[in-house]
Amino acid sequence: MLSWLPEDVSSYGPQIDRLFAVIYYVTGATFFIVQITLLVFVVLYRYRPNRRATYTHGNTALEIAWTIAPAILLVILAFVSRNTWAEIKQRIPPTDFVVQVTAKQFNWELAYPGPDGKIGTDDDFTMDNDLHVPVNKTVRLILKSRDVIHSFFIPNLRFKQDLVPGHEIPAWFKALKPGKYEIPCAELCGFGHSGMKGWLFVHTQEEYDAWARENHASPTGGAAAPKES
Ligand SMILES: [Cu+2]
Repeated sequence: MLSWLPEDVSSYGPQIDRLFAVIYYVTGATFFIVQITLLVFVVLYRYRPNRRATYTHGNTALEIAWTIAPAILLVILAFVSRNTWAEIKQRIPPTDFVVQVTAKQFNWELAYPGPDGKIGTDDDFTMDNDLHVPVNKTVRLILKSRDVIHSFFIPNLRFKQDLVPGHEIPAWFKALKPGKYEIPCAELCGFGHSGMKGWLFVHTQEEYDAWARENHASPTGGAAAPKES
């Protein structure tokens, strides 16, 4: 089922994929029903000599039906997706691992807390485009933008979130499989947009610790959370 999707390595990926499948099949079926009806009508009511066009005011019952049916369908989809939305977008599981992502034309700037465990201080470790995290660890992101709206998209994690200038948007993910995954920008943000991408490196804990030690990013593999304001 939907085997063309990128490999899912996210803790909440299966929920997203299930919703995606439901919406995909519902809208796909609707598409075919509408297009087939259109074709049938085109043939059925095509021009024929000696046939006069009829003038109609429409059919009230039919119009009410095709307004209410899709409305009910959309409300059902909204309820079906409610829990997933709350779990992924509204509740951030507790974690001591925080990375700040600042988008700018045309790079992702990643900031890790330094030895003091806080982001926004002089000892932060920053780098462009490469995001390193340990596997099976809840990673909290602080998403910011320096110029225009960008969208931080990690298809393998089923993660996508806009970064809006003037806002700090919290988000999270947990990667379940070590590997290297693409982070494209998914919001047209200027001339360099198509080249704007980074890479997510999901390491084993030991690998991550070694990387962090080398880069003074965070001593334990888990950086302390920045102070809540
Ligand atoms: Cu961008």
